[in-house]
Amino acid sequence: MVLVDIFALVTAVLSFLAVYGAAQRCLSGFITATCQLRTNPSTENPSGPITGTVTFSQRVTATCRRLGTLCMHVQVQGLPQNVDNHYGLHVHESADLRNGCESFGPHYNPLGSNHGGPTDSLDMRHMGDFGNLRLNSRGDVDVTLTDYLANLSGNNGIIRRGLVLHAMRDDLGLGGIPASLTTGNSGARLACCEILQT
Ligand SMILES: [Cu+2]
Ligand SMILES: [Zn+2]
Repeated sequence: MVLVDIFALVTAVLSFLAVYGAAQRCLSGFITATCQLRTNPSTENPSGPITGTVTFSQRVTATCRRLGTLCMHVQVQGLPQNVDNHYGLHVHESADLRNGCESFGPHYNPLGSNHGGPTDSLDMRHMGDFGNLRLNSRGDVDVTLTDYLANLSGNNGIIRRGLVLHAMRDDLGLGGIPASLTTGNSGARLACCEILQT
């Protein structure tokens, strides 16, 4: 009898872990995209190659109507340290690499808002204002982010647009200078990539 109870308990724990693990990886039933971050080709003196992968997923209906929050798994290696090891991350208007990351244009802003942070309401942030990445103890980034506003598909979707990782902390619109309201004053474009559906 005790053995049966232990078996039931182990089964329950394992099935919880399976469901929880699947949610963390954002797998089945989702539309997915990827972005392969590379050092900005127009950086004059790069400290070393920056590489990274951002995998996006979002649950959608058959008609591509949004159901779930956007989930992003972000892994980046080779970032140079900065004053507080925070790095702004945003979706920009295009993924035009003709002039490196510089030709990606301004933040993607179909709603005509000021720049803000990921928890701000849609009239107080841009579509792809994802806030800051932070270095972990190994000097890398490996984090899962969620976003309530940006969509992969449908109107104002972010697929085929550019993702930019910046040299400095994004002030999330709170810096009190004009650049705060357009870019979060997050400095140079360190690395970028095109968001491609997978
Ligand atoms: Cu940006
Ligand atoms: Zn912005």
